[in-house]
Amino acid sequence: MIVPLRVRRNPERLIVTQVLTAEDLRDQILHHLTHTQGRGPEFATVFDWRLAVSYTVRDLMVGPWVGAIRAARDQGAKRVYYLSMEFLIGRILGDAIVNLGLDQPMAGALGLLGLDQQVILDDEPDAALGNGGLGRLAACFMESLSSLNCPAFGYGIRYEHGLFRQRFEGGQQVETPEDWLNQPHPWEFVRINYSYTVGFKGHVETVDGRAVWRPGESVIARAYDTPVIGWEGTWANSLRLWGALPTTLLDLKRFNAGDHTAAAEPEALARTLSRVLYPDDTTDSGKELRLKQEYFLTSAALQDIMARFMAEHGDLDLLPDKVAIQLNDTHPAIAGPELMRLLMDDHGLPFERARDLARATLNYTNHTLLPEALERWSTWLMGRVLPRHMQIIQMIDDDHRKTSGRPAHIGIVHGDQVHMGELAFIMAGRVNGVSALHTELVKDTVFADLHRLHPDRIVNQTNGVTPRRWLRMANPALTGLLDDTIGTGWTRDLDQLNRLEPFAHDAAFLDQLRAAKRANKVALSDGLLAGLGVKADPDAIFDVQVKRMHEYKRQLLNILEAIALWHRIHEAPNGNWTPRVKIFGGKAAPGYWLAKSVIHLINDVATAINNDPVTSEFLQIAYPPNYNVSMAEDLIPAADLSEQISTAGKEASGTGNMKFTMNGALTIGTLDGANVEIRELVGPENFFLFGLTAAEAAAEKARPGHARAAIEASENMKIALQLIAEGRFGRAESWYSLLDRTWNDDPFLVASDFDSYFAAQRAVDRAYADPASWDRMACLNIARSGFFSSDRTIRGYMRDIWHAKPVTPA
Ligand code: 7GP
Repeated sequence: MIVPLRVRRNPERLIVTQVLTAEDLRDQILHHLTHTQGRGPEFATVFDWRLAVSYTVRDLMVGPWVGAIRAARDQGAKRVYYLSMEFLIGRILGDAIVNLGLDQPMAGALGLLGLDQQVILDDEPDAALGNGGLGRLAACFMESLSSLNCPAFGYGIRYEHGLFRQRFEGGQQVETPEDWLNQPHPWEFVRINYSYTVGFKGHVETVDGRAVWRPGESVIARAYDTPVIGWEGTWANSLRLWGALPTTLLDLKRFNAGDHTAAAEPEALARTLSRVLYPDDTTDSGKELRLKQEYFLTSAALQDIMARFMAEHGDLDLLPDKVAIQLNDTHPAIAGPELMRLLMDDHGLPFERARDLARATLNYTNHTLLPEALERWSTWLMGRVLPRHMQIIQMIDDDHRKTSGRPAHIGIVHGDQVHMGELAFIMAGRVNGVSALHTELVKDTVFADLHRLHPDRIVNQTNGVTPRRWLRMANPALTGLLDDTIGTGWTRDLDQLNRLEPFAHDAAFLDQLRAAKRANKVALSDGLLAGLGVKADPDAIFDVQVKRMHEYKRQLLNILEAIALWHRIHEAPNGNWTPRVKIFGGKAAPGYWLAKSVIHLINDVATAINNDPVTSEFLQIAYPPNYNVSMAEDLIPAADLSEQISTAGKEASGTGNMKFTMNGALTIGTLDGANVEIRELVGPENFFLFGLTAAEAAAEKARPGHARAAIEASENMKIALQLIAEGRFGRAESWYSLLDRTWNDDPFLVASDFDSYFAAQRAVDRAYADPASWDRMACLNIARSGFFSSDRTIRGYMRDIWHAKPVTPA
């Protein structure tokens, strides 16, 4: 029998904090352990307990979830649909406990059961359905949409294998498959009644004057829903992930004829579609499968959206009033032609009407200016995999040329290439960049021509992150101090952090702030010692660079600075050095040779430096493998210094930079992405700036011989490169290509920014040596970081792009 939860006035709008006791939760956990898991407590493993706890928490999400879905339908509310190939959600349990306000009673319940909460939480695998920033942003947006009562669905793919696991062997990255679905996933609900057929290939016929696409292959998309609970548990939206199934399990005729492999073809196609997350976030390859995956997500989502819309409203004229679709980068940009296809071929609308409706419904976010990341498909591949869509793309392109009067050289189809950025732009009502600087660069560079034709289309929405996960959950020490000092209101309204301003001059408060940071550093230090054998002194500066490994993010600059510093310490071992622990984290795309070479270099430098008795007290380097969301939750609260050192003009926004700021780390950074806004808000005196601006960087890059000239001019850089070339860190041959590229090409201007970076790091050293002033700066960084809540970002999208309103549950 289910133990009844205490009576609440409205079970669908529960604020469970006050209502549930530790005993209630304990009883529920035991109930699930026994009846859902089929385990007696004396036989239960950590895994069994974790599932029982998860089901208990999930039960409490379902009421608000069903209530939210009902309220949105009953009130005929406009819904937001976020289409993304990536949702890097990480672990769910801890976040749900926090948002439901269950921290206290759950701690009590687990105590009654003799369980260690941290062990239970750590047992959950990270749902790593994304590569990096774009996927994590989608996860923060889902949480904010729920916290703001905005009716929404996230649509993605239920990859069986998320992002690969990273190990280091001899300092080099080795990838192994990730298998999070190898065990039951307690958060999802499979919806066998929400299934759609998605076709590929085949041909197009004309029947009674209408185009009819006869696909040559097809799969079934089946919905798996995960509720995403908002802060205080009053609203939950769905993350609907599509799994692929074969339309026919087995071709029995071929099987019986002995052709066993061919008989299983439909199954093989289906399995590969939702099997692996595309391992690279910056280049396009693995072409046909990737295009099929993009269409699989998009088609299933649009069929689902249209089915819901037709059931609720029935009148296509209302589509833009009731539906807002956001395309997370160009990956789902096939949504333009797909929506047109549904409207024209299935609903019989004329081209112009379909075009206008689609454009009033679709919007597109750009996340990168890197040319190699702007998706292009060959017309041949597009025509073969999606023949009807290729026709519609051509129609959209011709129509746009005629109606906009644009010159022939811009547009969607160029020679034998389909440009997905242009397609997304032309089919979108609004196009947005993700930081103020990035949005201006989008206007001036990638979409300059289209921007001239449509000057109102591009808008900015600076990224944000959810303070529930990234502050309240990840940093209990700081959260406790904030709650005690300014109340808990900041959790919903992050601008309230500005109430900390007066405390920047309150010595007692600053001591507590330091103590909270130190507690996080001690915990991390213990972890680094146990996991890597690195001795990280909690009183040293914890200097952290965690993000995908990419040349433009310049982990190379960071490690070269470490080498130069090491050399300087050797020259003056009795000098007044500020002890520092440099911490790296991040994965390289499996095929990205140069990024992998930098990983190797960092690891080999770490081995050499960490064991050097002369310098070990001043400089340590740690590179824990397999950086993921959960590791970020441990590292960021323990950081003193946040490395945001990309070549100016290359990082669209960054979101890690925001997480560090709100956790009281100071930033060393370039004027790139959202760093610009962070610096403006926290004050230039509380930020360590270095390097060329985006305009200067562009000019420098155009200067022939810039790399060699900059290296020759920099003693420190020269020394660092020389030590590598001499084989001081592993075999010299390992680094020839990296060194050659740095001397002769250096496309991301490591050399040009080196001295400026080195000097800024020495300013950091001096600042850290004065604790009172460092703590004041840290306090002001926190106090002024309220702008970077994803609630602010989502409100911006709701107002400027989606025209969506929050809904009050009944
Ligand atoms: C990232 C950007 O590199 C980062 O600057 C930004 O903060 C983040 O998106 C969220 O807007 N881009 C990706 O992760 C990515 O995959 C390729 O870009 C399309």
